[in-house]
Amino acid sequence: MAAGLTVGVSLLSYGQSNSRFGTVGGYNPALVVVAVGTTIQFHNQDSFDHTATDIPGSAFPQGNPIPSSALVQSGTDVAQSGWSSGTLTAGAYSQVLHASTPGTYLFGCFYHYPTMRGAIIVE
Ligand SMILES: [Cu+2]
Repeated sequence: MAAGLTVGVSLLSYGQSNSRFGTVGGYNPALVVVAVGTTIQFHNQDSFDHTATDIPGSAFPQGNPIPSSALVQSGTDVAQSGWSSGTLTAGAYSQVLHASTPGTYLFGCFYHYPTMRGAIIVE
């Protein structure tokens, strides 16, 4: 397996910070910077449910843009539109997501957007 990064998922542990995309939080790191070829996995560190789900576009919408289809796991690459961890129960890990294509990919939690959101930058 290629070098991988685990992103912690916790509404309780990881507070808000400012970024050039606006406020991010609930993930650690919330601004994920990786090289092409890296893999990313999300790990729920809370005792309740979260998701990490692709948000299309280059800016965070005000209202929650994440559809209920996000509750089912889909996608194997962050460049795939609509990828989602599905519901991550307490302690669960997401599928392994590949970072194959340079770009910026916004993501958030179905349950806790806009408090929980972040960005993956693949360079
Ligand atoms: Cu959440």
